Amino acid sequence: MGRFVEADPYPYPYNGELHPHNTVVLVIDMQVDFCGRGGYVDKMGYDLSLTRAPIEPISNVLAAARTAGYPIMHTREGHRPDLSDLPENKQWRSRQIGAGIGDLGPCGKILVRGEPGWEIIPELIPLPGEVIIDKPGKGSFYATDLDLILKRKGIQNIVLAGVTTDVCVHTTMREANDRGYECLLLSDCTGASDYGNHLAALKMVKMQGGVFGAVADSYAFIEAIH
Ligand code: C5J
Repeated sequence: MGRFVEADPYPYPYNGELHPHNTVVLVIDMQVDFCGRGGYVDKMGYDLSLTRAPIEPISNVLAAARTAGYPIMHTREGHRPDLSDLPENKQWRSRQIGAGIGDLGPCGKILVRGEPGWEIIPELIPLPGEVIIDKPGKGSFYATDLDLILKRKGIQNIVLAGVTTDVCVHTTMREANDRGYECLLLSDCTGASDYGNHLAALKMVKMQGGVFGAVADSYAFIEAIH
């Protein structure tokens, strides 16, 4: 008998092998720049309530996963203080919308490592020993050691949470899926700066029999692991 999460479009994981030794909860970019006042998303003028909505469900999932012994990993999007890893076009585009990456904002230099805006929000602070991946891009695999660490730990299943659904979470899910990881996206543990994009991103996962994996809510995941 396997262990499954009630998910859409299939019970997750496909093989029923859901265990603390092969499954990680990956929390993407829950940083002040994405969900805090004065951060990058706020400066762009988007509705912060959309990227703050997943905070409580993620907190519940982390508590349940820690109790059940599932490993948790976190990511942070950000650039070196000298901006040597910031593509010029990424900086240019961000300036077009009034939130130039590397420029000074209310939370320090936007999306720069070590600045107040780059920190993970206090509600979801990682515990000592939980892996944190610093990434310069939207995907968590590009230019990081995430894949190496997952392989070393024997991880096969990745349960995704964090922001934003349509950008860093989706890019990471696609990268993971292509590498053969079995992915679950927690619908209430993610959010986008546009609600329509959030819904579309969830829908995209479920096409073609689960083209990038499956989708469930935090209640279904907690029920399966407790
Ligand atoms: C974005 C992210 N949206 N963490 N980053 O620029 O999704």
